[in-house]
Amino acid sequence: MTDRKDPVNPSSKEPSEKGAGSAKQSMGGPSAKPRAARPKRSLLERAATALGSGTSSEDDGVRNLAAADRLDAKVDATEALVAAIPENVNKPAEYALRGKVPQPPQGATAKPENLDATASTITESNESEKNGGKAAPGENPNQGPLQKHRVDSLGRALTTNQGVPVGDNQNSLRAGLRGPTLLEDFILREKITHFDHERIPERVVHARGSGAHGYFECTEDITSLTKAAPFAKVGKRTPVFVRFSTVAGERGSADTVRDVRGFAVKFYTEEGNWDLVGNNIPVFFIQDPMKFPDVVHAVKPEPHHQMPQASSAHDTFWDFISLMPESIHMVLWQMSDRAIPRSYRTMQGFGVHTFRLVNAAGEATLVKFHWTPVLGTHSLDWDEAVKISGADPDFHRRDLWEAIEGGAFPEYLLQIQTFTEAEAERWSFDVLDATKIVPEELAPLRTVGRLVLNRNPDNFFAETEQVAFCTQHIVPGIDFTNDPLLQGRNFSYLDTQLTRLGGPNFHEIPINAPVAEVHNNQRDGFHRQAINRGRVNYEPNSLAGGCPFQAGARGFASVAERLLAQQATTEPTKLRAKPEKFADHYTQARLFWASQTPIERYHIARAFRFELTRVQTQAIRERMVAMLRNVDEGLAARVAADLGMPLPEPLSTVVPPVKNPEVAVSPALSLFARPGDGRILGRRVAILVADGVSGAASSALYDALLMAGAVPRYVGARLGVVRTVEGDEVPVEVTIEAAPSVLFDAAVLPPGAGAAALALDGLAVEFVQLQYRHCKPLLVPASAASLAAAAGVKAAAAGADADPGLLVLPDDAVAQAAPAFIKAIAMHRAWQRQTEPPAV
Ligand code: HDE
Repeated sequence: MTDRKDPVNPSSKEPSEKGAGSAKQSMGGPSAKPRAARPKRSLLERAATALGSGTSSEDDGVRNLAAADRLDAKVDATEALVAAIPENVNKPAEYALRGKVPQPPQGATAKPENLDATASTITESNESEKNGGKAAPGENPNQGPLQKHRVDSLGRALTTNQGVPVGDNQNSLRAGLRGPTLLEDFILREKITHFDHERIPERVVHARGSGAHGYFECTEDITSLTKAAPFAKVGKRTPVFVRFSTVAGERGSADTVRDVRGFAVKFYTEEGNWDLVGNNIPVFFIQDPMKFPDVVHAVKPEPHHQMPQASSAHDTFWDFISLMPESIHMVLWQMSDRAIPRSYRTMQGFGVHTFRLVNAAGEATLVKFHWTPVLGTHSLDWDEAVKISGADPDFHRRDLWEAIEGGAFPEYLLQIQTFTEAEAERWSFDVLDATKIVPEELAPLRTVGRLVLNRNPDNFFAETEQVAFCTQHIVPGIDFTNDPLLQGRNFSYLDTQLTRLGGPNFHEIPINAPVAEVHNNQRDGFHRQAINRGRVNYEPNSLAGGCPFQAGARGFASVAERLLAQQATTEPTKLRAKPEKFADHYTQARLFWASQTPIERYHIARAFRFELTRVQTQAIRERMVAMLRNVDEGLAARVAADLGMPLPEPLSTVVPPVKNPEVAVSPALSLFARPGDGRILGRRVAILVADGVSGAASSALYDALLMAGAVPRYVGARLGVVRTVEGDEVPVEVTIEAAPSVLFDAAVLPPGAGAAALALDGLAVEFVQLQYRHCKPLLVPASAASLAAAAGVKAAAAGADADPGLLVLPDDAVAQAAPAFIKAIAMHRAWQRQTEPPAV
């Protein structure tokens, strides 16, 4: 087999007339029988075909023959092609004979003597503007870049969907000026009908999302671990499309709700598409796909009144959770600030399940995937998140879009944790259980690549809405494990796309089409785009020279596993049950809680208080607090006190807690463990201005922030200009009313005489107050003391109690304050400032 040539590769050195015979020989098959004489074709047959076919102007030998002769030649070539595959030589390789597991060989294939042999019709070379040229043998030109699907109507007249120019796009066709509208108006009917059918079903979960194009670059050689195409070479770039999302809300819901975020990446590799469909939280609510519809029903708006939208703070969610102790680990993450990220650019992503990497020798290593944002992990404050939902429901979508438009390309490291089956077996938790992490202390993170998002989509619907991620889209070099949740997902995603995108050809929608060519015998179905040449749509075949043929060793192969070896001999092979380690629901929840900083713990307790306050049924609150007692007594006591109820008995547990867990505290689980690289790309900074402001100081800060990649804005009471103390003008870019405090990461109070007027403006005072309450960096010139005082900003303390986010400076120091201010902004928030209840 080693000396075989690709029979459909034009660069093949074998002369075409030798093709059939040599292919057969190289496959080790018997030699060809002498070709039977072609039966005489009737005159009528020849004439009829000749009339339909015409001749080609091209001079490529066979194609210049008269049609009837050419048909004869087609028959001859077909006979030769079929004869070249006298039997299915690969059949024996399908069976494990004498206990030997067979390796799939490459499929048998032969090369046609002339290309008409595999053509659908000999008229294929009669070109037209619609048909284009003849098919290039063995090629699938469908897989080009998205460019060929882009439409730009600049300078073009309006047409119908059939390309007919539309003369009047204002009036429907009527019988007389005041008469009835005519059914004949095909232009109106086409337009309205298309409009009526514009909507497609939204995703059952993750309906609200935002997407971007970019690339993945391999930065470390891991070819010893995987042969997957994106890791083939250090420096190799693979195009990607990424979609971020919330889970529970509908398509038009707000971005900043408390929820898990989807982080789905489609790698367009030359070995096919690989979808890594992850979340921003490394664990999941449930262990078995059987429970997925239940958890989703529980969190979605309640079925009787369809409330609340995009929120878990209601009875049905907590009813379910309080009966599902396996969810508690995930729920702690969900109640933490991870569930209210500042931006898609500042959150992690996780593959969640344990996957496998497979190298060229077929050796597998277990792996967990992590995406780590270069700008650090940062979240909103809950009060801020709630207010942003009103001020700008598109907060995350806008942030992503504007960062990319502005050239501050979001960037994430791909990090992997790898471990062996033997290591995993020793751990107290099961790596097939999606409610468990592998602590970094047991398997450190290793950076293997980076993801850069550098291009916004042209059209939201065509790209972000129609993109179809499926966990079962993997490529050679990646494989699944038996995580039951992953196995369930591998069914669900394909199934969901069939309904959502209207049939089995969703892979042909431009955003979903792989850059790798697609060649198979799948045919027909709604919205089919590919026009498959030839009459063969099955395998094995000889009429198409065996093509497309089974790839054999080059193709995808599942890692061979001996499942029974891992089972006790008494264990049935077919059963509905979970392994024992899945029954420990609390050890990792405790690990998470133990690894949080005091401010994070406060936020988690506050989130439980908010959510359970919204729960109307007292018994559900009690059950939830009873569950929290198994995580941490302090947390349970605090939540119970906040809910004004006595501590209930702890919930019973299935198994006792793990005695000495491998890891008791994992600092990496804290949101503050990844502060970022110190850059403030895309951070929004309000520079408050009013008449009398120091123009020099304000513009010095503005320029410095702009240079640092931030988004400064002159914010004032109304649009227009304010007059500076120097006698110049500063343009007000946005008003306090239209861009309230929560839309900014930091603020500068006006140096000079401007602050006095703002101190009398309730909206301006509230602006400063909320900046302060939400622990954002504030630059307060001495002259703005009255505004700061009106907003309740406490004078900066010195020493250990100093507020690192509060820069109170003499006016003449403001112009030079940019470096210190930028440092404060890079810190994200001065959480030390936060008090319960809030001081302002
Ligand atoms: Fe999904 N999930 N999921 N999920 N999921 C969908 O597929 C499902 C799970 C995730 O931006 C759906 O195309 C089941 C875990 C993301 O388009 C659906 C189970 C994780 C996205 C579906 C899970 C995810 C989805 C809905 C349990 C984190 C959005 C629309 C067995 C690792 C992708 C769609 C995008 C979307 C099913 C559990 C992440 C219904 C049955 C665990 C990021 O097929």
